[in-house]
Amino acid sequence: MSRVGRVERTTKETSVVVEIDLDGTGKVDVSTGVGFYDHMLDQLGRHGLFDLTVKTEGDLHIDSHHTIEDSSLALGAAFRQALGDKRGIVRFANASVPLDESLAQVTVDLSGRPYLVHSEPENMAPMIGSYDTTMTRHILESFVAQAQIALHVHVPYGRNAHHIVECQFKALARALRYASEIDPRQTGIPSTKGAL
Ligand SMILES: [Mn+2]
Repeated sequence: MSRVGRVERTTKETSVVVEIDLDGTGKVDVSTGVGFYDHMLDQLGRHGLFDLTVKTEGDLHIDSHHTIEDSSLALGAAFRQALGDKRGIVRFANASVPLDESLAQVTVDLSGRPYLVHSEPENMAPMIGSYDTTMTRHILESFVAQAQIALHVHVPYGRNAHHIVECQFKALARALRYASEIDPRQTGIPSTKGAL
């Protein structure tokens, strides 16, 4: 059974195509026009071992907000689609990933209910290339809303903005990978309700 998702989303602001295979090998093909965001999506696929395609053409003449937000919404929807009825998945997972002086701690429940708890150092550099560092929380909010997962992301310490953001995407990748993996002892849907 292949666990793949494909979402096309077109508005007056952006045109997005996302494809994800949860059981991939980390093959990534992303282009959003926002270099650092591409670098983060690359982390997500590579460390999640997802095969991931994200192609976005957005209104970058305004700024990168719509491009980043709509890509993340489509990615969340594709991830949700790929999970299907969630039969046999691990469901809960956590991952801690350091990047030099920064640490990210991510905990996830593929619960069917969207909820984000997020904290990171407040005094980060405002921009990384054309990436506005206040967008990280918005990326996570957008992903969570569509993926319908509970996601807790914390960076208790870190100094370099590039490191602070990148360790979050690496830890998110690992947590999503472990939570979405098939548990060989789990024959049903991992919920006492019988549905997720
Ligand atoms: Mn980097």
